[in-house]
Amino acid sequence: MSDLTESAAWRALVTHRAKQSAATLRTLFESDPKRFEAFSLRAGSLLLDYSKHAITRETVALLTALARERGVERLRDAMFGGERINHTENRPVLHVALRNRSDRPVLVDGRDVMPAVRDVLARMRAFSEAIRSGDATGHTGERITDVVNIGIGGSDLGPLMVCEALRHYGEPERLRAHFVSNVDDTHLVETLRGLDPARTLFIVASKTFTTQETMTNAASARAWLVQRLGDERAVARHFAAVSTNVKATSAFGIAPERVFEFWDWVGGRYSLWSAIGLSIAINLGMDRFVELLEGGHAMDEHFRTAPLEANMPAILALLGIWHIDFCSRDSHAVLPYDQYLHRLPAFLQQLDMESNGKRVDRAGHQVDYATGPVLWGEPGTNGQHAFFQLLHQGTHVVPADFIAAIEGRHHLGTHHQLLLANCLAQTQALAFGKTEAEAAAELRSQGMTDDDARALAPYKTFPGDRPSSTILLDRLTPHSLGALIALYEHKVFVQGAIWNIDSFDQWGVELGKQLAGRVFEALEGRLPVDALDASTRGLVTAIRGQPGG
Ligand code: G6Q
Repeated sequence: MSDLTESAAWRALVTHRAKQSAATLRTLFESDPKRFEAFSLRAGSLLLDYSKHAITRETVALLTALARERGVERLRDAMFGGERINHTENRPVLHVALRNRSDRPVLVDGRDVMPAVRDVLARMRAFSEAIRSGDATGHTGERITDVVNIGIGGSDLGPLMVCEALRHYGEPERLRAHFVSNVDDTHLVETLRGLDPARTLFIVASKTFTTQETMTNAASARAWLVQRLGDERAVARHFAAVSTNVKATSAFGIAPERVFEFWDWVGGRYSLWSAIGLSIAINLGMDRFVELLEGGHAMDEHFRTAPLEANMPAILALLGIWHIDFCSRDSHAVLPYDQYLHRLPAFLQQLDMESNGKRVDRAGHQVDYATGPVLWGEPGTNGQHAFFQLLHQGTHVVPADFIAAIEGRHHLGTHHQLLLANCLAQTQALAFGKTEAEAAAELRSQGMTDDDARALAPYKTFPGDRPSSTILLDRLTPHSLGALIALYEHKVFVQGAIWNIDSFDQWGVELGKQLAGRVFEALEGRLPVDALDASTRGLVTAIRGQPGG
């Protein structure tokens, strides 16, 4: 037994769950007409409705007691205070400093990091404005029209998701953003097809500047540019870099004034707020990027100061803990009813699964409780015509977040109202379902015989009691998007604090990288296949036996 599962707060929740498990959402709503008021809250332009979880005021009280007992507030203050809470890498965790719009200093080992943060922001402004205005041209004097971000994981998913979410603010007729991440050459080749090298700027975004995929893509992009423009010197005006490894960027040939620094206290998946956001600033304008930071900062202030009972990231986190640890629901769906947010599930998948997909606690012991969920999702309404079947009638109960903007962007006919109607209707169907008796009555009212109605009714029954939260944004703006991203970052933080795991390392990605080196050697014929296990040997032999293998 661990400290956590032995704690009084945990045991109280186990007992509560046993008592609570008979409560249905239908009865909870019937018995409390003020359920929405009790289980919803606002933070800036975000509204969270969490009434469609089968919880009571007592559940929330027990969960917040657990959070307090586990020292969530203390760890939160330690993060904002620059303490080295990423203990396996011995680093502070300060993405919040990148979006600190207050005058408060943020100290790391007694030194304020804010002057360096502001300096990089000022350099990002100058550079992005020069590209956008056409003052900074390519090697042949042409205006830059296409920006290609080369990065992967945290150096790709964040800026890509934001550029997609805020497409509305872009001017694709003047400037287009592209993202290349996969080492599969298809990604680079298909992106470069149709691009004019004289008008293309590459941003090599890599914290370490050693990542295999990014370095391979960057080298191929460099070769493409030099070959097409016929001049090695073109690299200086067509490449910029974002990295903590400034030495390696100059070895690549990137001019020092085009290198944008960040720091080891910024985790990859938390780095879109740093210079990793350069592609956002160039694509959408630095003012929009600053608004994004301001939205993130507003959520930070809420998270830092609101009591846990009224703290949106904490509530989302505690709902997750309830489902995962007390109801054995280990999957979580994120369903944006907003086409602009179509990459949000992929971004959150990394944020959540790389942060909390851990099984060893801060003391080095294997945990005896479940941690981070399998997170997945797709935008609505499309998902309704695909995997929602399982959500409604499958054997797994998957808690879901529905996310939508109250005001749409395009005011085209009734599209937006239909979108919102579908979003709300799905949460209703999941929560309240349709009983077998209701299904049979409906069939009879459509003229079916009693026997036929009874036979078909089980298939038409919806069990209900499938929990969901709804997050409404007033509008999807850089500010509200910043707040939404920070909301999820802090949710992940609170869960990691309760589970006593380090949410800021990612050792689980290392082994595959190591082994890929050996397999690569075998594929290239430099390592005898006998050195490999039977399966890998068979596969390598099959690949090498093919033309092109
Ligand atoms: C994120 C991870 C990982 C990282 C990529 C790219 O938290 O650490 O996704 O962002 O592996 O790393 P580089 O930025 O160093 O190329």
